[in-house]
Amino acid sequence: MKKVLNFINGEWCESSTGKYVSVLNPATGEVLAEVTQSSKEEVDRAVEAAKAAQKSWRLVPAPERAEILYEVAFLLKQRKEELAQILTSEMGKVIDEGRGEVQEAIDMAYYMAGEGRRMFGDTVPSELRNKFAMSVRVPVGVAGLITPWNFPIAIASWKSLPALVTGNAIVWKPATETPILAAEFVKIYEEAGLPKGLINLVHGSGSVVGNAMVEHPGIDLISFTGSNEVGKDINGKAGALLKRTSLEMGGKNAITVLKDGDLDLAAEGILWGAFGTSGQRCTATSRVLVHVDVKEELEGKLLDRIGELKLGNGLDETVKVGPVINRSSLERIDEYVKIGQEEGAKLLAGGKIADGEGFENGNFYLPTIFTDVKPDMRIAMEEIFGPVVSIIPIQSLEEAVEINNKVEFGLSSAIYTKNINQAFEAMRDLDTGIVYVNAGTTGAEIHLPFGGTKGTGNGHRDSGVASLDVYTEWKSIYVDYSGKLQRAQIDNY
Ligand code: UN1
Repeated sequence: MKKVLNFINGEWCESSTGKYVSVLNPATGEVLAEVTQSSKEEVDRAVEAAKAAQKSWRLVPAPERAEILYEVAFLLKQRKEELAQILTSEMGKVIDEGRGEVQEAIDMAYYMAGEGRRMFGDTVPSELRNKFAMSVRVPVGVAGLITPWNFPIAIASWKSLPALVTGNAIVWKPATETPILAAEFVKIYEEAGLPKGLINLVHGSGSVVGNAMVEHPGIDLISFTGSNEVGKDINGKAGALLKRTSLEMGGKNAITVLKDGDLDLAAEGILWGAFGTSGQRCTATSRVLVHVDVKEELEGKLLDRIGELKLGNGLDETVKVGPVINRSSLERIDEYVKIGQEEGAKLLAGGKIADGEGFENGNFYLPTIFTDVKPDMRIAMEEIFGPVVSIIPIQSLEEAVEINNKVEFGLSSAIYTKNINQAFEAMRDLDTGIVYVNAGTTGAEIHLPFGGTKGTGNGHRDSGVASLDVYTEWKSIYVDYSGKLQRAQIDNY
């Protein structure tokens, strides 16, 4: 059986615990590999290696560091199909989306490699004569990355690439469900020539390995994407140690459809946003706020098309919706559907675990649509992270904005309208970190900041130039070439 190991100081190694956990294909139940379960001991070793490696890495000129990132981009591109196949087998998303996700990592690698020759700071005039003032970015030190299973390579790329190009070293704990792709990504860094110790991979549960990372004095920052519950826990623990965190958590994203919106386009956007990746994106569409006058027509269009969403093993090119990650997730989704029915929402489509031929050993849930949902029902307020969407009737844009904004999360939102005034009003008033006009809630591009407001995050952003802020400190430098004592705020006034 294939074994997935830790990578510490440039060596692949087992954990001192001797324990392994099975990695399952969510579509077939097949055991793909056994992943080693690390303990605090491996985290200590990984941190030690990272600290030592970072000492010289920070002195390597950023354009030279970036050369390695270009090589990473090239290798990812070369191995795109192979990586996509691994992704689909391990995580379940359909193969087209697997390819798209690897592409997201390739894009990020090129983009961050470019930062090697930018990484702008500021030069500003000094108040004093013959004095020079500037601010530059410097690495934070050792970055602890904790990444989720739903975008196992894209999110890892959003975090590791800016961390490295800015001169940090990494200790990375991927999700236990998707360690195979994580190890492949590390192999690519290795093959690209990244010096040993700069990326270290450890495996295991959040409560053991994640905690050891958060509490380790040698880790200077934690960048985390995952559930709110875990994010809050990290925030508390890291906060007490005054450790920097970048937290990216849930979403309860809504598409608003106004009376004048293109209903065919909206229906396509809703189905893709709600059922792509089986609803397991932080950006997934889980609410539709539609004007009452066009609600029935939109529902008709959704029902006409939902049958085209073939459910099955994502490796089959004709399949449009894959499995959900594991059994407990499947049960949680089913529980929410029951709650929705008890709350009085009307089930329009789906609503159960798929059974029958081809579904026996996988975790398949039928794409599910609820309608006549009240904005404060639990299915309309809580993140389900599965293929379930709730239709809520609205009377106006103002009402849609109010409902959109009343949830605890603030990641993504969308509006379908042909009225430019209403579109701009929506862009201004929807309180999420990402807003789409005439497109669904998913599909963020890597060169723009990715993240959300309120319960979704803590103000930091992955992706885009904003991600440099997570991995760098600002250093302000003053050079006085006057040859005399110049007292700021005194001698110049
Ligand atoms: C996530 O679900 O956490 O915008 C990431 C999107 C993708 C990334 C999603 N580019 O849907």
